[in-house]
Amino acid sequence: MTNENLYHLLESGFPTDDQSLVLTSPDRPYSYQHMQTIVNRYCQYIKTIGLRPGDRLAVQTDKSPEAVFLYLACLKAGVIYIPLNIAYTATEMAYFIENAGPSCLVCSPNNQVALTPIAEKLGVNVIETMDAQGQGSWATQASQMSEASDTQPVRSDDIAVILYTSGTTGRSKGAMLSHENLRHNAQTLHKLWGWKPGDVLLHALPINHAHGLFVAIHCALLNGSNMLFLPRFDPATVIKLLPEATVMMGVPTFYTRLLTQDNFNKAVCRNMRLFISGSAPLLESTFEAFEERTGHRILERYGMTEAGMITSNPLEGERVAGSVGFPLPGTEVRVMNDSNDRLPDGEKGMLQIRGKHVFKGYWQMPEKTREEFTEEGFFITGDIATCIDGRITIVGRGKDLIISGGYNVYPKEVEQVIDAIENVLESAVIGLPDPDFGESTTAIVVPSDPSAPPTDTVIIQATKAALANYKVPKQVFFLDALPRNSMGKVQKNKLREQFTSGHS
Ligand code: MCA
Ligand code: AMP
Repeated sequence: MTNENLYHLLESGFPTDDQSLVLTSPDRPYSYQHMQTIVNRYCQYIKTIGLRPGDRLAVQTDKSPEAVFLYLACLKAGVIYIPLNIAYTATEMAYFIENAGPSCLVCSPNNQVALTPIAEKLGVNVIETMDAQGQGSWATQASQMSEASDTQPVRSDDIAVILYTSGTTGRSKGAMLSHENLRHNAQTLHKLWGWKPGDVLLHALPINHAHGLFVAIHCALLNGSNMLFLPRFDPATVIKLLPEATVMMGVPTFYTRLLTQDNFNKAVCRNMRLFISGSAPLLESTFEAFEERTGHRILERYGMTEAGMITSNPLEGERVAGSVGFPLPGTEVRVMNDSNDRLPDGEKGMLQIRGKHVFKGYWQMPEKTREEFTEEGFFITGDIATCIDGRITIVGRGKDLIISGGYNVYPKEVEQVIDAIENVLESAVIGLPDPDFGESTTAIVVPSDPSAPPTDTVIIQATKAALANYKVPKQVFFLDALPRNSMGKVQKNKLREQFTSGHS
């Protein structure tokens, strides 16, 4: 059997000179040889603690090179990797651990005390730590291991990663991505975006989501490139490092924040060949201001957790502001009406997709999986799009979703927390236009006793205690009642209009 392990493919891109750099973090550089040694040790440790192919290892750590090596070691061992955002609270973590059933949890030492009893109660056998410098009990244990480790043979359909994505019902779903799903997208993007010898990636994205973990890192590794690896996006550091880079990927907030810096200019971008944007809509005004300032036309692409990348503006050819470009090679797309009939060019409808990069379903949610695929095997994205001469434009969302700084916030999840607060009758959470985050999460709250409404501090504190910080509403407004249609459904568009124009 040929080895379909994604690690096997990534390794084929590693440079022959194994002293070449793979990751340059602010603390230290790592060569390909050094990375492989660490990956092998981690892989051996995964085996030593008894994890077998198909077992699950959950990780909630700060971004570090070692966290990337842990991902690669899981691939190599055939163990399913589950990255979890460092911002998740203990309450959110309890859900993920219960749902995913990992055998091992690697967490930040800062969260160890809170997470250990939860994880133990939920049957996690091994709990290790990894700090923001990649140190901790995991690295200490693994340093005792052998420097050699075989890559586990897997079948193409075997699951490599489970990525959690929130749901409109308020319950997160684990999207199962196979080795083939990831391989297909990685090879396609590497070719499509013209990666070439000498490319250097500036990596400032988080690594617990598809954008920073797969799109960015897979392309760089397949190319045998170096990554200038930052713990987080900081405009001053990015501007300092950009002259050494050729490719950067970011969410639109990266680009709007760079444009606020006076020293961000053509000279800083002199060696850059490609700026890529995604995860949220890039405003036409940002696209234009960026071109004016740097001479670069940002390449916007569109994707989602369940499928990786789906469409992209071309490398050569016209990059159109406001459009997400053409389906990737190997991706079928269609725009459909409510009766599941294909719409003519230019008409708005639900975007459906099919291809080898589309996920294998939601972990332990077969019904939810069935609901989101058509009989012909197309995945229903939830995004409203138009298609004109093959070019796709995302014009809206069929799902109640806010995208803030590239992170998805599902209003239902926030509403459930607010509705449980004393003296709250009900709430509606909406996204309002925001120059920095694109959309800013806003809570509209109806008190049960209007004479003694909860304060906005109470609302903010309660959501902060239960949810990751990026889901916490930036503003709270109070109303006596929510606008509803004749079916009783809350009219969020009316709320958006009312509070956007400031008539609260
Ligand atoms: C941080 N905060 C946020 C966000 N990030 N609030 C709303 N939305 C956010 N995205 C909170 C902080 O916790 C803090 O709260 C306050 O807002 C201000 O934080 P700030 O310092 O401005 O934030 P930051 O640390 O600079 O982060 C902003 C960021 C970051 C750089 C835009 O959110 C980021 O890296 N986003 C990228 C997300 C991403 O990679 N998405 C890809 C998903 P407090 O003051 O209370 O502590 S994958 C995907 O979507 C698909 C596959 C695709 O197509 O790519
Ligand atoms: P997630 O599931 O967190 O990966 O978020 C995926 C969602 O982000 C998609 O369904 C889209 O709604 C949105 N998205 C990603 N890229 C773009 C883009 N370039 N333009 C508009 N929306 C985007």
